[in-house]
Amino acid sequence: MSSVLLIERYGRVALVRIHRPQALNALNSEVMQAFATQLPALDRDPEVGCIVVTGNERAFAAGADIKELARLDYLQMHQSDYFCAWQAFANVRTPRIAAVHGYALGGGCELAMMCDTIYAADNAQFGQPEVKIGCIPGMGGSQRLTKLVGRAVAMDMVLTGRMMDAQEALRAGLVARVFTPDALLDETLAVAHSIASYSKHVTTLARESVARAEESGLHEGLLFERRIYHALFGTPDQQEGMAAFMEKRAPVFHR
Ligand code: CO8
Repeated sequence: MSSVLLIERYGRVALVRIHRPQALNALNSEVMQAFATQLPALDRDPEVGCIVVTGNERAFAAGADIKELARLDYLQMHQSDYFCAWQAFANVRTPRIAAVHGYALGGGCELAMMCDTIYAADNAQFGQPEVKIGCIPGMGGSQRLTKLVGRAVAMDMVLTGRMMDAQEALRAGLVARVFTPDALLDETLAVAHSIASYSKHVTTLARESVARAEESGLHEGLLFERRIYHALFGTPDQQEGMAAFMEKRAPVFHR
């Protein structure tokens, strides 16, 4: 396993820790490659029903690694299609929760937004400060942040590079829940266990259906949701879930 990514398993939950403490977890190529190879493997594992991505107490991730970026020129960026490897993580179908302590800046904020939802400690700081280093968001920030918080707030963040604290992020819709720093990981893992206790087949389709709302118009999104709903009636977990309800017992999902 890569030393920049520490992966622990708790039953059906995988906890993924970014581990470059000397650089506030800045996302260099090694981290990007580790995500691109190890997260799809977790995704394919039927015994993993939810993934939690976190950093350390000081930083989720303080952005792409500026020291590495500073060495690259346009041709190297373009020819390597730099950052495209993150798409492998964005494509993961298993539900993912980002648990954010401290800084989630630039690529760190963008990585959190690639997850399905974000839980934050009340010391979390979100931001897209690339304008301050002569850049713009490059890992999807201009798109995902705008979808999550709307045009006015996204413009404000991207054009000023300012930071947004956890309470503002909660009000803006960037974050779903805020906890004390000490409680964040335990609370997130508890939710992850709950998600992982359901049918993975169903949770992957549920998150895909919600994600579709960001990517399509209402008509297409409604049709997608309805077709998925119909398809579930061909699965044992739907039959088991409904039978268990009627028999007043806990369901036993195939997962
Ligand atoms: N990259 C590399 N190293 C970093 C980064 C980073 N993003 N952030 C922090 N570090 C390093 C520091 O250099 C320092 O290392 P050293 O001790 O060797 O000098 C160490 O981490 C600790 O950082 P600080 O001493 O700066 O800690 P402070 O508490 O004083 O400050 C901050 C914390 C405010 C978070 C500060 O470190 C900071 O501003 N970091 C940069 C934040 C930033 O600008 N992030 C965005 C990066 S760009 C990006 O993510 C997307 C780029 C898109 C490009 C598109 C191309 C296609």
